[in-house]
Amino acid sequence: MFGFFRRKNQDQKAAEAAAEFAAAAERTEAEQQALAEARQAVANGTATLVQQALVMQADEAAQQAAAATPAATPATTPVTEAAAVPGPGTPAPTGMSPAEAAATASTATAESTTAAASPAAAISTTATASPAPAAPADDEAARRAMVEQAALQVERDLAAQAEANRQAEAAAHAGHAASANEAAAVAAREAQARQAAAEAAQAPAALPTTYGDSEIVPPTQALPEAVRPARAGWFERLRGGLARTRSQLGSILSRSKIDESLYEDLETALLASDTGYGTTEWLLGQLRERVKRDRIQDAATLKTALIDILTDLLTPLEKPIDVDRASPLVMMIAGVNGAGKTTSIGKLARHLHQIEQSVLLAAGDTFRAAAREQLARWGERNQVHVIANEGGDPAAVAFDAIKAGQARGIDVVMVDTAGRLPTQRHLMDELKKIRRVMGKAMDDAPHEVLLVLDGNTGQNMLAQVQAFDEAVQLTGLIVTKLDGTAKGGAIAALAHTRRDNPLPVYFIGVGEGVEDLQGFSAREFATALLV
Ligand SMILES: Nc1nc2c(ncn2[C@@H]2O[C@H](COP(=O)(O)OP(=O)(O)O)[C@@H](O)[C@H]2O)c(=O)[nH]1
Ligand SMILES: [Mg+2]
Repeated sequence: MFGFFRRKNQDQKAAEAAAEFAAAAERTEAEQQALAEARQAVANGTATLVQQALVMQADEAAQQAAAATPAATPATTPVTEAAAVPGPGTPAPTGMSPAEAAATASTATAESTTAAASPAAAISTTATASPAPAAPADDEAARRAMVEQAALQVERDLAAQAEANRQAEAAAHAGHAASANEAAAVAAREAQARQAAAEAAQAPAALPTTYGDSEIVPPTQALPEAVRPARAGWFERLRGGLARTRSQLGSILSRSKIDESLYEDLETALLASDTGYGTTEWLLGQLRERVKRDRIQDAATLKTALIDILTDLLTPLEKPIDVDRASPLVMMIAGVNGAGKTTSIGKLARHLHQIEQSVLLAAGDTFRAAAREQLARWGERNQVHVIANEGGDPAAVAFDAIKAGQARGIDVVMVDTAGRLPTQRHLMDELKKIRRVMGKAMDDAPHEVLLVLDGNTGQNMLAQVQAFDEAVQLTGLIVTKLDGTAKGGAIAALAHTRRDNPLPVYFIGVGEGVEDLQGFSAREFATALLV
């Protein structure tokens, strides 16, 4: 089960998802029976998704052949939602808005020094420094050097992280003084919300459009049927998105012979895909055991075994969001600048609309006025209410959003937040405050605290998860931009490093279109990564 689910029709949805999955595989098998049968024999009766992927390989080959002929029609442009739904611009991925820059001015020097020495910087340097193409099989010394370098880097990263944690703890002690003011502010907003609710009760036909000093922008148009997100064709898109990560792994696993050099090349390719040293060694250990236990002799069966191992590793991350467990269900969305928070919120709103859930979006990115307006415009056109606040206090908007959601009987409230780096301590404190204040608007809120991660971040995802989890106790992740990344292996590292305490990957994104964000399925992902 993945994506959102409603308790009322849980079984039905599960059956539908399973049927869709099976139908996709069967359809391909029927179309390409001869090819599938041939492959099936080689693969010794593998899972249907593998067959499906193999057929796709054949299709791709056929397409390439067709494109090479002069009569071939130009490749069709993939239809994305980008034109229909203008994204909130393209902010610099890790840059700061002028407001953020101003806010950080006092600590800028200290911060940037920390940032430069932070695990973030250290790890991304490793990532770019690691040789992308697989080293030649016989280049044993180079391979060992790379492994050693990676191990050293891991050690350095851990030390840097420990130091960052120590500093964060010291800073946390200084934060308590503000809580009295905060309590007074919350009490005042409570009173305003009660008044708004009372007014609403007296005149139910005309619900207030202001809560506290936040204002609701109602939608002006119905959501067109055609742009609702569908899962159809998702596996192909996912597989297409992961092509760069797969390019090396796939070719190694297509060899005919299982020998030491295959394991070595696999190790190099896994490290290059940002699977991380520990996770890579663990995966290879599991694979060697499986080969021994099942007496695997051919690479095709080896590939199936690795898919199974990876699927088992990733399965704890596969979990749906139960939207019926609270009313409204309150979701807070955090992450660094440009990770894809706002666009993902927009896409999730459409998913929720599809399962008949009313949605209220809170424009909590109050740093950028443009972000608020973009979300409001987006909501207007997409049958979603947006609540914004001119005053610019994100905790206030979040509070008002929950109160408005309760008064209006909204099913899901999603709170957007401004992008921030884990090293920007005052911004992390602000995030903690938003979370705390939400809990004062409604018991147990926020029910979901999601971190949005850019798939290109690779191993640095681990440091981001740790920092945001410590600050706001994450309940799950959304990994975007897996299209075009060579670092898709980092998701395996996420699963492996937190296998005692897994953090679900609720959704993954492989493009800017609304249908390009879908619930995470372990087997789909493992298959798309390797076949
Ligand atoms: N290729 C690709 N682009 C994405 C994906 N998700 C978001 N984006 C783009 O990333 C950019 C930043 O997204 P935005 O939602 O503004 O990030 P935010 O700062 O975290 O709110 C926008 O141009 C989005 O269209 C994805 O899965 N794939
Ligand atoms: Mg945003």
